[in-house]
Amino acid sequence: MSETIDLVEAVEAVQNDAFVAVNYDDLIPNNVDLSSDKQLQRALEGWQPNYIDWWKDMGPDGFQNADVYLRTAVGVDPSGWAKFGHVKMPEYRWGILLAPKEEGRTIPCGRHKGEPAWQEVPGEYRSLLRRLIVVQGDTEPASVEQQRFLGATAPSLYDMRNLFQVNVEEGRHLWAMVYLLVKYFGRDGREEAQALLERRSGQQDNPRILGAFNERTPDWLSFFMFTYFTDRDGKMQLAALAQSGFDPLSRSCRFMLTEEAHHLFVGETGIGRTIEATCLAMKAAGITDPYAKEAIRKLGVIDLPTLQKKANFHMSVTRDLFGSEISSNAASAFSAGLKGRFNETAIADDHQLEHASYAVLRVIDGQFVTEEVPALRAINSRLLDDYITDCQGGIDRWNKVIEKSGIAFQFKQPHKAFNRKIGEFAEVNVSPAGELLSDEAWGAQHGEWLCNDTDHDFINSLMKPCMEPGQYASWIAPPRVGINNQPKDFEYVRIEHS
Ligand code: BYC
Repeated sequence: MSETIDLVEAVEAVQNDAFVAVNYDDLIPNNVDLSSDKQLQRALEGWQPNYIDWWKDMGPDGFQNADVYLRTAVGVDPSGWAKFGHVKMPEYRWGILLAPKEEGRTIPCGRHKGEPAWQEVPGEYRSLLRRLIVVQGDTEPASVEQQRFLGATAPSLYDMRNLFQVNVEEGRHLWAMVYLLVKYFGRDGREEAQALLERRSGQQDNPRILGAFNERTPDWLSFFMFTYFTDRDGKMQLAALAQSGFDPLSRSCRFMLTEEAHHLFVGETGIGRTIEATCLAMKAAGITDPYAKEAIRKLGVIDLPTLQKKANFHMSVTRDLFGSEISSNAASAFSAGLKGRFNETAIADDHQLEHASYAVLRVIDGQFVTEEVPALRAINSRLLDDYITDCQGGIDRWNKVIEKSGIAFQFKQPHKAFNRKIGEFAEVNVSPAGELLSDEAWGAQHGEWLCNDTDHDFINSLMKPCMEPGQYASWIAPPRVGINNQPKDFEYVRIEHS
């Protein structure tokens, strides 16, 4: 028997709070008064069984019956919005939760700046808005599909639980976008909602929309890199969509950002703990040279240069998710007031950008050139720059761990143009240091910058499950604190039932 979350208690806690009332009596938990709109409720309740079928087919493989210590959102008050308890994933209460409405909110950017935020879809921007919501929605199930086989090789129950937590919350983020499509886009919206369950990550004839979401997540290192670097694209894009003049989208994204923070934490600490295990093992073996690859690998840990290669891949693939640096789509979305910039309201300019410019790095006649481009067309470039800055915090913290161990190695972000397939640099070969290379030079050297087959084989050889409570695989250090302050040997996943 699984110990289910005491939702009654949670709902009472939330109801005592004037902030919000989340209805957990409905089939679909929500704080959007779903039961008052029977047609919408029926449409969503019609989609729900298809979602559950998708989850059972494409969600975590082999663990659908396990009891997992998960947090469930039970409110949207930042000071206490989640409840923890063991639950079987297919029974997770995926709900529709919007951040509270800000009375008098106005459109923060673009040509409608200062007008009241839209509560209904602005007709002239309908298809652009739908496209943004569909693209956002498509990434959520895609990541669950990408990660579905990782449970079997989890380096600990703690990590396995974190994987499943991330997965169920990506599922909830899909619900958030499906709610918007079904409520505001009529028949097209319902069709899009169905199509979100039909595309498949990596499938040739019906792939997910964006490139990175069709890549494989074959091992746990990829998972941690993905949650640090690719979920951070999620953070940036959600922050930009949280500025939307379409208020329901803004409110959905604001609450999604609350959940996203844990995903980034999983990535940062996952990589951090991997680095820690490597540094500790090197120290114990008296190895100070980070490039003594064979000797380090024999210790059952991942050498730092291989970690850098893996990070290079994830950083470059994720940078492609920002779209072309110079983009008329992005200009249209900003001018329409559908999508803002990162920290839009904190930026000191006119928020309309009709006369502003932005410096964009380009390659012209085989040379890097920084060009002033109309700022509206450079919206993606600016978000990418903000993303690159945002990535650096965790990298600095990893480097501190290495420095403290007395090992001469530093992680670096590769040059913005390295290994790009979308945008300004899609047609050129660029080294991590930023040298433009011929095809031959790239062909000869890229194995030094991106994992080759031998590296992948080595990483795979370490991916052995470690499923005793409180035990960790050799290549990763234990976390400093348990989830929700649970003790070291806490059974985060009870798999004997599965
Ligand atoms: N792969 O003008 P362009 C997350 C397409 S992650 C394939 O260059 P635009 C999460 C583009 O769709 C955040 N195709 O770019 C993280 C367009 O096609 P159409 C997800 C690409 O439109 C971890 C054409 O190329 N959210 O939440 O300005 C786990 C020309 O487009 C790619 C969003 O992205 C690519 N990489 O910007 C779980 C926010 N890049 O429409 C979740 C919503 C571009 O002509 N989306 N294309 O057929 C957007 O804001 C924009 O769609 C993009 C693209 C930023 C993605």
